[in-house]
Amino acid sequence: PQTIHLKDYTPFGFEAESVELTFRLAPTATRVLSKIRFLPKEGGDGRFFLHGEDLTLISARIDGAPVTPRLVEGGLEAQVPAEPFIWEAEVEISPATNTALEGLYMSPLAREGEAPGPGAMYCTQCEAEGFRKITFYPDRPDVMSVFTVRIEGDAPVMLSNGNPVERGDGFAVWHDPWRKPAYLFALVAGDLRAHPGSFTTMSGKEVALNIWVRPGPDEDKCAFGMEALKRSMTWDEEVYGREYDLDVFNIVAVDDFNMGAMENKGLNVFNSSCVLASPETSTDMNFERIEAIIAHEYFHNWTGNRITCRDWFQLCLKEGLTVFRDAQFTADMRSAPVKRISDVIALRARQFREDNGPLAHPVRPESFVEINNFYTATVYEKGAELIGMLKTLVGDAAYAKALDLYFERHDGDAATIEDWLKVFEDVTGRDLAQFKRWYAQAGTPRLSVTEDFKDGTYTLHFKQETPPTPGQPHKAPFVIPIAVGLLNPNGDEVVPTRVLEMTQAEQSFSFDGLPSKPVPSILRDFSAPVILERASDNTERAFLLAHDTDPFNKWEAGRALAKDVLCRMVSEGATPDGAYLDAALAVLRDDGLDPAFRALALRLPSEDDIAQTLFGAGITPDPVEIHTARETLSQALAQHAADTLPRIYAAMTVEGPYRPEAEDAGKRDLQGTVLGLLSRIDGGAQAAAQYDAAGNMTQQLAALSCLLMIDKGEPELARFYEQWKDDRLVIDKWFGMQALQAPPARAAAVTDALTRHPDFDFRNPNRFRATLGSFAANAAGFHAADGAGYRLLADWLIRLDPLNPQTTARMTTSFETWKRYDADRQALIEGELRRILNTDGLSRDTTEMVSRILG
Ligand code: HT7
Ligand code: ZN
Repeated sequence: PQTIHLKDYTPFGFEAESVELTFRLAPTATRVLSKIRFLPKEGGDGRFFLHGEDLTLISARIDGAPVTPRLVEGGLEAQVPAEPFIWEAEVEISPATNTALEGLYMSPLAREGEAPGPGAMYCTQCEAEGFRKITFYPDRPDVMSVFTVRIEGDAPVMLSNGNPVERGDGFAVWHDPWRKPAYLFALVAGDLRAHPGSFTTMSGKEVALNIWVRPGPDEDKCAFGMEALKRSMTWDEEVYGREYDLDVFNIVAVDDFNMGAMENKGLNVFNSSCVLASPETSTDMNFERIEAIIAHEYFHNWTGNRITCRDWFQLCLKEGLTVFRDAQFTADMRSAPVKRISDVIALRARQFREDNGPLAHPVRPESFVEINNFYTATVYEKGAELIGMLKTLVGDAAYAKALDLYFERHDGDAATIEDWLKVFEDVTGRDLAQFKRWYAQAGTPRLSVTEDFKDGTYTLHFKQETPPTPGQPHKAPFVIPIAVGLLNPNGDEVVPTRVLEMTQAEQSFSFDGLPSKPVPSILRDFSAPVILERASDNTERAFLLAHDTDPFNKWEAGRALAKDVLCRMVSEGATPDGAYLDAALAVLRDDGLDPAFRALALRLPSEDDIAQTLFGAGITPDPVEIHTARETLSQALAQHAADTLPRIYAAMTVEGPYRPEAEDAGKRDLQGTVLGLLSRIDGGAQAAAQYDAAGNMTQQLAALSCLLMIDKGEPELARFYEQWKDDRLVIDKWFGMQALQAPPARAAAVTDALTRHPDFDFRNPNRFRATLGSFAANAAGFHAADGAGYRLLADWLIRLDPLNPQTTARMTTSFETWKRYDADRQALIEGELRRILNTDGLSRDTTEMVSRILG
């Protein structure tokens, strides 16, 4: 397969002035007619190449005259005039047999060889390169055009981008006045019901809002999403001054979807799991995630749609910035410290893991084979961290000015990271050349620190080092904003937060006039995505957990304490440490702390996190020993806190009807954590009672999870299935929790049995991820020494690949950490990876991923 390089970027030689599309919908024979006015551009090479995949060309015309274009690999070529001309083509496609969920497809997927069900809807997914499966087109983000779309068919609802123009018997016409790249095109048609709403923008424009779902129970699950959308629209006006720009904003819920949601202009398409919510069927976590994703997709209207990316190497330009914006939104809507801590947990679990393995790549990659493989934690989450660092370095006021300038200067553009950094340079006068390294160099910097104290001067000596990553053996130093505060030994803050700007490989910073040697609180609010290495002890960690005024570092101290204890239990056979147990109990009892914070502080590092830490310290992790140590420490904490648990459990009871707000959710979270500990000492009595009494999914699922954790809950699992068997999103949870929580020795067998359940449709990405993805996250089960877990996952990836390469390729990342483990496990994993790679007809997506993982 061909590798595409950033350095080879060349603009397309033609401008697409306007695009008219007509769809004649039919499940296996949809006709797409395109009429595009192209203008040759100065400096273009005159080569007229249009992308096209899986299309049957019926006819083509230039300026009305029939032509026979040359069909070539990935598209077609034609001789065209040197003057503006009209290109017309008619193609045929088959949405009903499109299981890759890219281009135009139908959901729910029809059973093989059968026609789609009467409730099936047509829908599209075009990012990144799906439009070329709809018609021949210059399918690249720097070709932007004004689209008019006519849909012909018998569906009661037919939607596309922009504003509705005309609706008649068997047709609908939509016009989008905003120039956009083809990846933002969307079409939806089917029997759908609207949950309506409206919004008045800051300039007084009325916008009609709709969330479209299939008729039936989903209709009652749209209210939360609608309110979240309105909150997002208000927030973007108030915080970024960004107003919505069409008469309508439509969201559609779709059951078969490769990712979370898609920001198509004026017509967002959502995985139904990311928009539908009700207290009975959704957990607090679901509500929070739905709110964040709705915000994220809405915010793309400016950061992504009005200003898009010149090419796919610039993906972080829209994704990093939009993740940063949605995190700001969640911080404003809920608790900022809790959001920050949760984000850092996720960053370390996904992005650090990626950055420290064979898939490491820069936030702006320099080459790819399949762009779908670069929708990664590095591009998204590390991309967002870079925006956060930039804001810290320039300050809030300059950040706001730079963003205003960005919107003003680049509205309507397909922009680059250079354009982005230039607005900051122009606003601040700073040279950001060194900062730009963050976009170009992969890997997580190690920031080590030592200190000394003499005559009232306290000095921190920092050293940064970034390990080699694929294709990048040597790294130049980064500019690292290090937020530091100093505490007196009595716990008072003697130096409030100050941002140190490290630019060299080694650099020292001093603080004068201190009465005694302080305790440092370094990297407050996680001011840079680095691994901080500092010799410390558990007394100091417990001190910071008790006294640090920075909520992130307060939590971090507790996390470091737990990690140290767990790592010593695994590597030295140590017993649960009393200092940790006392500190954890103090947090549990501290009613002055936010319950959500207490829940986070009591959560032990994940098994994968411990494995990553041990590996970083030169120790080969044993997944089963890690699991045992974690269980042992949890058990010890449960016993240590036994007298306190019932009081906290009772105190966290939320009275009144369910509300998804952060305050109530935090209480339920802490109550769930306490229930987990209680279950270890009461044999699950309280959990069983909670299961029976639960009036919402958060408490029902928490109780069931506690029972499974202690290897009980069989009857509840059966009852759960009976109660929810008609709700596919809840049944995803049922599949997921069994695969995730199965005892390590039985996990592969349990998962294998789940894949034989009549409700297991492996072609549905949600169900596949819920089952096989959760199994791979059951670290000790997946890494069982006999290799059964590796075999099971590989079997399913091989089976899914011909139908859905995108989801298959993403799920190969379960193997990305293989080099951490012992020689036997490595050999088993390598065997499975080679088996996948040697499969006949393996997709380009999966071939690229497995080859990179193998290294
Ligand atoms: N911009 C979107 C990314 C995306 C995607 C979404 C759904 C299915 C396939 C997809 N490929 C790429 C989603 C986002 O980041 O907002
Ligand atoms: Zn996005």
